Amino acid sequence: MGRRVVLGMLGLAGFGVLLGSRISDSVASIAAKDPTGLLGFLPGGGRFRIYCVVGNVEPIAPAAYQLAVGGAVATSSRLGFADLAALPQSVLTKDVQCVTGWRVPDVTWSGVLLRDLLDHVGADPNAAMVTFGSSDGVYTESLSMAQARRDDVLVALTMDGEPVSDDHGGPVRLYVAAMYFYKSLKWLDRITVGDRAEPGYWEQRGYDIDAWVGESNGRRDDPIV
Ligand SMILES: Nc1nc2c(c(=O)[nH]1)N[C@H]1C(S)=C(S)[C@@H](COP(=O)(O)O)O[C@H]1N2
Ligand SMILES: [Mo]
Repeated sequence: MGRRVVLGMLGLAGFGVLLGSRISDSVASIAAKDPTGLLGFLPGGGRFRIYCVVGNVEPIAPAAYQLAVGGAVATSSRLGFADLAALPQSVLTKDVQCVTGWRVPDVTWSGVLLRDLLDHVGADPNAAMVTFGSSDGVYTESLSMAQARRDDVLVALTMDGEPVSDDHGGPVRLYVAAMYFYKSLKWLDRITVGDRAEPGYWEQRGYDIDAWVGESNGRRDDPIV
């Protein structure tokens, strides 16, 4: 992937922020200082950068959270936060790598392995694709079934020992460890099993669908192990 595409990501992220400025003055005033779509750092000198392609996402309380799971599954269902918390929880401690270059070492995530969730709802293992939607109304992602069933793909409920915060896409986000962080969709509210998938939000804008860290997007980062 060329430099032009990278600049496209930055420019479009900025465009999203500009749209958001009509929605949220506080976010816009932070974003106005940085046209790259970087909305801010965690309070207390956190190491993450916060990205959002729309200006404002309404926070969702865990008690109000719902994940719709449908498509090629035994029964379409809506899972609440408590339903997810009642499933077996897995823990991963791995790096996060953004395609724009920053990396956060040793982030601890916990939640439900996507594979366990797919089994829980009786997903057809012969379906080709799993697609994801966000309550921001715009962002989408997908994984092949083989990718989705890896043991390092998590429907995450916690990050570094705390509930996933609103900014980080809580109460529930994806964490796709081995891929650039744009695959880790925030504010997860929909999982659909099927045979086809549209390219995700950034993939429609030139980024790789198979976003392996160090082996895609023309980058040479160390893989996430
Ligand atoms: N819904 C949604 N998910 C998203 C994004 C987004 O803008 N909206 N940005 C992606 C990108 S490019 C990155 S680097 C990470 C950033 O996650 P963070 O804001 O928790 O650091 O979220 C990914 N998932
Ligand atoms: Mo990113």
